[in-house]
Amino acid sequence: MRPFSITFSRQFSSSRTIRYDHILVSDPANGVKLVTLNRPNALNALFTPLVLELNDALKSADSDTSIGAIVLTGSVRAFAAGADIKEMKDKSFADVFTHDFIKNWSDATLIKKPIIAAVNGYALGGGCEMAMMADILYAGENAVFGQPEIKLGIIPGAGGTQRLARAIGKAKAMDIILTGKTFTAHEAYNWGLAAAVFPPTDLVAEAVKTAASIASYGPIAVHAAKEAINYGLQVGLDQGLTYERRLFHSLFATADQKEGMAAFAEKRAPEFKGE
Ligand code: DAK
Repeated sequence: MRPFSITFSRQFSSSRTIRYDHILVSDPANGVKLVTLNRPNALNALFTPLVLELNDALKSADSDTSIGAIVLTGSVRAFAAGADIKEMKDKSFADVFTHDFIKNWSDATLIKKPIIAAVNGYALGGGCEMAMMADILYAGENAVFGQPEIKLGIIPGAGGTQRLARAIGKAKAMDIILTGKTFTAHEAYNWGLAAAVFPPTDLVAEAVKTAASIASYGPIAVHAAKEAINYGLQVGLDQGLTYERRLFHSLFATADQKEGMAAFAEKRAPEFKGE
């Protein structure tokens, strides 16, 4: 099979909304980019064209200095029901190995700005993995999480065995992944995977509110905080603490640190500039 190539059809449906073919991108609040998976007929099943568009949108938000945080969501029925089984079903080992099938699947983890996944409905397989790549996961009360790959003769391939086990522990991750059973929004919250649960109709607004709050802070400090947490989760405690302390020290070289502390002392709101 030929490697996939795509020409993005960005149609400007309004001054603030760029329309791709399989995602919607908008600016719902100051400093916030909202990316909505939009493949309703397939419950937002993730296939190559959609993943390429998603990566394009995330990377352009990451390099846009007016954006401080990103919200990633789907529809009320489905965040994403997994990788597109119909796209995958006839692939051979040679196909997926040689062309590194869905090589860029995990590009969301390369984004420096915080990503909040706002999950309503199904987040299964690659959809659950995509949600777990985000920095904060908010769930709608109707969310249905799961890694059902075992039922298809495969295993999770985009971090499911690793991130789910780190988030909820070995026992529950084994139970979920080896049986393919689903779990609810409240289970995700009680197990530490979701940071909060909201009524489905409030979910995206709540995620945007949180994103706007993050975007109001100094972007260098926000980036450093995200990096410190993610780095610390991959190394031992001593190494993580040293890394945190070095990042903390380095923030005293920023104008935002001077501004943040001066504003506190002068009892006024800070004006962070990302410098
Ligand atoms: N792929 C393709 N189409 C899908 C789909 C999927 N994952 N999920 C749903 N659809 C399509 C259905 O085929 C149906 O299309 P039509 O028949 O109308 O054309 C439409 O969406 C509506 O779905 P249903 O009619 O099935 O709706 P229901 O409400 O009855 O059921 C459901 C909803 C979510 C329970 C059901 O659709 C379902 O079980 N879907 C499959 C869920 C699943 O098994 N997901 C895991 C897929 S495997 C990789 C990394 C990761 C992955 C792969 C590679 N690399 C880094 C190499 C990930 C793998 C996976 O995610």
